[in-house]
Amino acid sequence: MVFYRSVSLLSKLRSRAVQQSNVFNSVRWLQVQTSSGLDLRSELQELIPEQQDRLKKIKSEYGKVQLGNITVDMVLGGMRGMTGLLWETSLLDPDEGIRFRGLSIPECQKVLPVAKPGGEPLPEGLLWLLLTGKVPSKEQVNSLSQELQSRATIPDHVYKTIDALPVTAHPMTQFATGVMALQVQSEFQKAYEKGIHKSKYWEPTYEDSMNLIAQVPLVAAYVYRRMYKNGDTIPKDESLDYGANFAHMLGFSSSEMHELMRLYVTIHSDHEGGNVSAHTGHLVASALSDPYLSFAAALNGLAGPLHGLANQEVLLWIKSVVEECGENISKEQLKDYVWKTLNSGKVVPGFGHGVLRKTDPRYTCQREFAMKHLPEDPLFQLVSKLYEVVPPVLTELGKVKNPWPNVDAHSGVLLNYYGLTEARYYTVLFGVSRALGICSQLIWDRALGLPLERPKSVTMEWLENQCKKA
Ligand code: CMX
Repeated sequence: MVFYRSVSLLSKLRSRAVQQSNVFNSVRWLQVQTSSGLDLRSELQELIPEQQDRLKKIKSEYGKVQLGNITVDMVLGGMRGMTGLLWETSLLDPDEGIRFRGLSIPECQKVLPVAKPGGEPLPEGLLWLLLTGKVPSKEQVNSLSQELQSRATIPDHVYKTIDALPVTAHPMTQFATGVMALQVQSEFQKAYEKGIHKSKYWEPTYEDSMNLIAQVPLVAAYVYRRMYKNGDTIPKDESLDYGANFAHMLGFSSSEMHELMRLYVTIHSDHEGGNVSAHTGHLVASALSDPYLSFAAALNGLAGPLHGLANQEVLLWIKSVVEECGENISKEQLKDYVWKTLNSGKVVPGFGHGVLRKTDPRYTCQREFAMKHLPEDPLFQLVSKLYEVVPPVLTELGKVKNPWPNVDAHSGVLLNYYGLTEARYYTVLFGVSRALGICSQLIWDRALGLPLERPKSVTMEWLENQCKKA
């Protein structure tokens, strides 16, 4: 059986107080016809014409409707708050955080299939949700797991290409290089060279995307084992789901680490379209670059310290706190350390956000995981202290729009607890997860025939002249 939530129910739900713990209970669920025989591709095949018509209707009926005014501040401020992208798979609200196809993280934790009762969602279920807007059954998720496993083999040259880099190269450099090396197998590129009709673009994009999603954990695990475990690689285990198999190939066999990886991959996958990695993937793909080229570009954006690299920076910063002041640092000492960081012209990693204005729900669910599984861990306790100490300091600074923690403030201590202690590697994990979100949207970009992205830029002189006239 497949269950889905209607659009009207979603908008009703959105208007309610989302933090309520019983929010999910108040939602009615609609049952649709059995689709146990349907695979993900067939589901998409059915959905695409309906969504194409929907987009055509929006264009023809509302094409001239204004969505806001562009100010000079927006142009100079990195396009903050400028509505300018279509991104179907998720939507970010400044206060309540991310919703994947309308579902918040706690809702996803309740409705997506799990590996064991009460466990974390399986990333394959989230992938299905991102692509179709529907919550899959356990059977559909199992068959998607198997499909991804069957696509998870990579050509030997990928390993050789990574091996050509110094083993000390940053893990993100090695990972992005491996993804670029995968590109030689692009179905989209081959089909384009053969002259595929534009109405069919989504089909090879789907194949590339599914292959890429299936294969990035192998590339990522290879980089990890090459860098930190003397190149002693671990073959995939076909009996495991996506998250657990990834943890297994990295070298982690505990069921809690498998659960953590399922949660990690699920929550890092997508964060609407304007963040650097998602936007980069979308922009590059708008030139009809294939999913490998687009995703590799996205990874290079993710590797920046203001974006995905912040997870590495957080753990390194926390470890520097411990080194200097010990694990039992008082709140006063911690406050001094935060000020010292700020006064030396650095940011406090893991805090602040370009859109969010409250605590990131991706932080909250990791905190809940920690409270359940590692409440006594000293680094978790330090992260909890930071939650109390940092926001007032950032507020006092007077310019920070969001003093609250983001996703990266928490992930490192969880990984560290289970033995994945190599902080420089953390952004690679984020990258593996991002493949799910970015590739899902790329499939829809091609299915909907979204155009080449080409915003207008202006010079300072143009701005001055324009403003003098205004
Ligand atoms: N520490 C110190 N200063 C901060 C800060 C922080 N955590 N967050 C914001 N600020 C500063 C900005 O650097 C900016 O200073 P200037 O005016 O001197 O340039 C000012 O406050 C205003 O910034 P903002 O409008 O609040 O935030 P932005 O949208 O410009 O930046 C972000 C957002 C995430 C880059 C910023 O909050 C930051 O640098 N945080 C630390 C790095 C981090 O955790 N990044 C990960 C974000 C999540 C992710 O993408 O993975």
